[in-house]
Amino acid sequence: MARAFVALGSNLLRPDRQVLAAIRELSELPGLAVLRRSSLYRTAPVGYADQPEFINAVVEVETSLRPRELMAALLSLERLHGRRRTFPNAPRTLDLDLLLYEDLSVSEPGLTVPHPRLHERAFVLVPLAEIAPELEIPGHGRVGELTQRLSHEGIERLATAGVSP
Ligand code: PH2
Ligand code: MG
Ligand code: MG
Repeated sequence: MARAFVALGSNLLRPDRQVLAAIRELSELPGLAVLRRSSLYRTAPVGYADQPEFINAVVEVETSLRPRELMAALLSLERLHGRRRTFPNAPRTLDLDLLLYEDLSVSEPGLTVPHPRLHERAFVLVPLAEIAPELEIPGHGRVGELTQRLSHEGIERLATAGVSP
């Protein structure tokens, strides 16, 4: 079994529901268990600013899927949520990014782990620090420390109980 971390993001068609449904769907994948999940966070868009706010979260999973199998499963869940790829950083119903997979380090077409922008993105690091502050990002340091150095502007933790139906 391997331990991995997956980031979730959505800013279209009830993003809070998209993210909560995706966490449930992840937990229902054969060969995968969700061990921990962060709160949901409302975050200002980064990169391409002229789009709605995002809902972001991070989960820790335990899986018998190999990295490429896990990536394929994530992409198929994105498609299930109607994801359309138009231009980089475009609004999306669901984005599932493989952040870390054990201590694997690979950079191949279609599979880059650790996620190349993980260490600099508050919308990923803040939820990750909630569930795994001691985690080491190879070459960059501990999640908790990286998170303290970043601006948390535009990042708001939501009480999950407040997610309206
Ligand atoms: N994802 C991006 C680009 N910008 N901004 C926020 N707040 N949340 C995201 O998930 C996000 C983003 C590319 O995947
Ligand atoms: Mg992404
Ligand atoms: Mg992605």
